[in-house]
Amino acid sequence: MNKAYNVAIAGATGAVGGQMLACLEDRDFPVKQIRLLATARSAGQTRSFRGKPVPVEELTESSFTDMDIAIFSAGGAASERFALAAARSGCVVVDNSAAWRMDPEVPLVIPEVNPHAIAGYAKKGIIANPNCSTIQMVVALAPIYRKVGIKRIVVSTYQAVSGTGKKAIDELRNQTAALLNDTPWQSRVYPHRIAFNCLPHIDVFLDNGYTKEEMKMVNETRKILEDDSIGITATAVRVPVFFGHSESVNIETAAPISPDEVRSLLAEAPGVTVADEPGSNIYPMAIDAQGRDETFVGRIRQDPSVASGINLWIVADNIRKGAATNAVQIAEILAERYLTGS
Ligand code: 3JN
Repeated sequence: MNKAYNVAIAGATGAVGGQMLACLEDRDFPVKQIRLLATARSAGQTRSFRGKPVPVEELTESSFTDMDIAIFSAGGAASERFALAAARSGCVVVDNSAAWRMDPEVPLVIPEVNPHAIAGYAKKGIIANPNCSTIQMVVALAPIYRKVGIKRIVVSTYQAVSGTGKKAIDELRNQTAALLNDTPWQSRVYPHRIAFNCLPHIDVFLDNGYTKEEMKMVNETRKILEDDSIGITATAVRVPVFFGHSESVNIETAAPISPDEVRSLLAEAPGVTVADEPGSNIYPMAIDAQGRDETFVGRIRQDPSVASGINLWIVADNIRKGAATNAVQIAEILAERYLTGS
């Protein structure tokens, strides 16, 4: 008989938690029992899994008894507080927050890029999911890195409000409607209006002038590619888009590579779809990436201003590949290669 697993989802009522359930269904993950966890405020609600209602329970230290895998997307504070307790209960935690990503004893994994790192889960019982903006960039750049090396990355992001959560989705919708109807609008989630605007501000500002989101991209990319010598500089921008992060990425490679070679390399790369026929107006767009698990790459062209430069435009659904899909893919590898299940 095929093995099946008891899976807990912490943060089940959030924007990412909902997609975790959808992803487990879509990818036919062998779930024996599902346990949905959230704060006391959301406990008592129900969610549907495979056509059946499942109650949402309060997340506590004892929530993980008899679970094989716990997928956390309940925010950094909940991960800091409960992930080790979950691991101690005997399950493997796949954590979607920044809480454990840079811990040397916690693997930081993109299944298409460094699945081998999953083997390190046993040290703490935790595997970290990278930040959404890092995931899509590294899925697209890893094949180029492996082929010719990458010396430097300059990235600017155009990030959807769903990255902030459900309240930010409502804020963009409400402000847009208010402005179009000439009625008063309010900003509660962001420090400025997001409708018809761009905010060069994601997460908090650090002493070096960068935001935390920007530094996550720098540090996580180096950890995943196991190469601290790559120069990386990022500007993270929130744009009035509901779903799908876009990125303008400029790379300087160690050895020359032509745009055609990049196109063929990425056409074969796992998890990547090349959409690059500018003559027919075909390039990746957030509205096409929504609900998809692939990372879309286009506008691949030479940067003639440096010796070996390439520009790319990289788009993915931040809630799917940027969070839920990546976590479920990690769970799939864990189940196939490392866990016994029942
Ligand atoms: O803003 C986005 O588009 C992505 C947001 C990610 C995020 C938001 C709040 C806290 C994170 C993250 O995944 O890095 C965290 C966090 O865990 O620190």
